[in-house]
Amino acid sequence: MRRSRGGRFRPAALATALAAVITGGAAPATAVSPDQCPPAHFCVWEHNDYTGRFFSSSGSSPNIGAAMNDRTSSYRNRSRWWVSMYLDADYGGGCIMQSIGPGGASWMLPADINDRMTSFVIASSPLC
Ligand SMILES: [Ca+2]
Repeated sequence: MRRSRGGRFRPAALATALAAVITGGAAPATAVSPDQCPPAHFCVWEHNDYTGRFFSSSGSSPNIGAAMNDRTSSYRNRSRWWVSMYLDADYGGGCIMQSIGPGGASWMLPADINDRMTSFVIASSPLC
């Protein structure tokens, strides 16, 4: 069986985009907000200002997947835990920044850590 590599979008993201088109909301599909992040999730976006491709999880993620790998430019932590982001898969390569506390968000990551994150841990205490 052939497994596609380097896919450009996730089916869930496509479904979300299609849903936005079908429902004909006031905002275009690309205009999202930090509220796209479900409660109790940690969410990351491809671009600044919570736009572009999107990934969210309510638990640790050892690899956020090809579609979002090394693309994170903004984030929101809607969980009540601490989130620690890592350079490589399986929480390797070291922390890319200090752990993010409950409720933490950034619309734009600093240039030196922009487009770097591959995995993150959600835990009851800061690990970075
Ligand atoms: Ca990016």
